[in-house]
Amino acid sequence: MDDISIDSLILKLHDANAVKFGEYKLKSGLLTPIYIDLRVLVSYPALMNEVSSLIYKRMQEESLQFDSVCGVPYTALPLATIICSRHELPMLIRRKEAKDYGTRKMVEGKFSEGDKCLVIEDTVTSGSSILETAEVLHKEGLKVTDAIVLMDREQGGVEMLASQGIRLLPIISMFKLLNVLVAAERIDSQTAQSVSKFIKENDTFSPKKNGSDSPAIKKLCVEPKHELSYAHRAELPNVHSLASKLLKIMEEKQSNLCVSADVTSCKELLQLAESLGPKICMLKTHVDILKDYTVDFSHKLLDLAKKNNFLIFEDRKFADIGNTVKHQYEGGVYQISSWSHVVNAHVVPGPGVVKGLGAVGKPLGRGCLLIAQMSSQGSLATGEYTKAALQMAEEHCDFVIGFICGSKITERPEFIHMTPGVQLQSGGDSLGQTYTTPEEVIFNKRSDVIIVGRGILEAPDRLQAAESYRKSGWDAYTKRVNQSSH
Ligand code: 5BU
Repeated sequence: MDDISIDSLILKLHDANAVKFGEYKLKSGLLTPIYIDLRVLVSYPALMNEVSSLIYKRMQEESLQFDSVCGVPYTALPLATIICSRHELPMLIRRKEAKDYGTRKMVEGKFSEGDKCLVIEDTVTSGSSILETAEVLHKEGLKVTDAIVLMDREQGGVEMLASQGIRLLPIISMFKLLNVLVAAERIDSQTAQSVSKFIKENDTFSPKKNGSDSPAIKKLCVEPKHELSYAHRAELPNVHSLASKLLKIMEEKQSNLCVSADVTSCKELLQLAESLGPKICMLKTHVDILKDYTVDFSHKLLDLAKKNNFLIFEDRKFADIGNTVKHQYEGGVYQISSWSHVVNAHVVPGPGVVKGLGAVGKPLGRGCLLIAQMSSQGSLATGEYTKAALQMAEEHCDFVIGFICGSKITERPEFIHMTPGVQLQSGGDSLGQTYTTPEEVIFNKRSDVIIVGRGILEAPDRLQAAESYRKSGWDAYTKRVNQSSH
């Protein structure tokens, strides 16, 4: 099968409807005039074999050295299986489900620390799917230095992966594909030209000015090679200015503690902000549980935030259509956007909720946290839902600064992970809340900020309790950073 012609394969892919022309929506939301969908391959066994042979041929031509092969799920998984079975190569399977609170294995198969794994993919646009798989493998101690892809859309994937230390070897380029289809009169030259233009204007790695609004463009960033300090992350070029401010506060005050000020009177809340202010990086509110809210209170709270150098986070959990949340954020009695630096939102309505909030918050320099996981027992925010929250954040990183989650859900260092359900003793309350310790949250689950309510509010000495949580969270963080730098 060594002399399989790429040209004939391209025509067969076109026959199988794996390459389509028209107007299609990409994962990023971008409309594309060409859609490559190699998922249909599984219905064409002869084509599956041809593609697998070509990938294997490329592996040999490049004399690639590796200990195992991993196909990016799902489309490349059967391709990797065919190659590995036919040539008796060890394979690994990456689980696609996001890891929740448990310790389920994310990579199946046998491997040792430091083993090299070759990644196989069917199509690459930005390279983010390969990077995501490489991240999972990396977390398990595997090295990824090479990846092979059948179709490269030539939109910056090679460059982006190179910047992360991964060499991408494409088999079919977009321009080869267009040339062959034009030569075979499958498409006219006008179609080919408009596709070429689209590809050139939508480079996801080094975006041109005219395409800079594309959501696909904003999502990439530099991957850390080890645990970065809060101070280092504050200086990253693509970090949101508010996230940068928070990270600087955390470093300066040696505090990754957010106090959840769940009290019902303005006076008590202001007292908390005054007394605990020096210990915290952020104060979280539920403004709608206050019995005596006034605009004057919001001014006083902002003054205390300035004086004690912390950010205000109204835990409003917006969850409606864009147009409604816009009004809820800006208007009504509370006018949340006028005083709260950070708000959060459920992702259940889809991206409209972020767009609506962003319309109000972005001009004010505000930031939003997406609820990717919840601390309550039986929460439905797990697995694919959590992944969807991550994707939404990546696509709106000019407003989304991070997540509410139980553990770190992405290695992208510009996103801040904040975890509620924290007490010095693990356990729970009678209404479904579950508690984890600061050490577990920051060191083992690798979150950034602990959110503590009753652990402090119900303590006999709130200031002393806040100091215990601050110290415990900070110690866990320094231990994490120091451990990774050794
Ligand atoms: P506690 O007293 O530490 O249990 O308070 C936790 C706070 O965090 C409380 O205000 C909740 O509304 C908030 N919270 C939470 O506990 N779990 C979640 O998943 C989210 C918010 Br989102």
